[in-house]
Amino acid sequence: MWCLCLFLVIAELSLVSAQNCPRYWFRNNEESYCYRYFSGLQTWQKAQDICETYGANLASIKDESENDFVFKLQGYGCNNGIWIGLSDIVTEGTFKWFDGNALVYENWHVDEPDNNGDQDCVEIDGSRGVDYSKWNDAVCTDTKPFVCKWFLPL
Ligand SMILES: [Ca+2]
Ligand SMILES: [Ca+2]
Repeated sequence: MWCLCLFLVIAELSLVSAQNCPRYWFRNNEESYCYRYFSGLQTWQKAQDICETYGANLASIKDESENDFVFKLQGYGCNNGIWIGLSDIVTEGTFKWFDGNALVYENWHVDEPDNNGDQDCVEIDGSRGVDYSKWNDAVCTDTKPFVCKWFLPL
């Protein structure tokens, strides 16, 4: 199922994305970033480490448009939970983007974040029906797909 989803999204985005991003990375309109979805399940820290091997970070999100773009990179109809670059690892209850961007937009599920069982890492949690693209704090050692975001020098 994942392979099919990924194929479909690549086919679709390749028609509309700018050509400046490397292969398998996709640009969100005129934003100066490229994004890539990784379907392999990783812990939050390992996912960040993998992003860094590309000179990227787990995705930060500044508005609803970017949130939808990041979530849909896994393919339309796919609703996996995916790690993004937000955590309250340093100070419980204070969420920060790993890439240093300011937290100017939040999109939590109802009653989240709840730190239930020491949850410090944030996913876009697609498992809750109509609220498919909203966020949940999850246990950092859970393994999930993830999205990296890479600054595209213009
Ligand atoms: Ca927490
Ligand atoms: Ca939670």
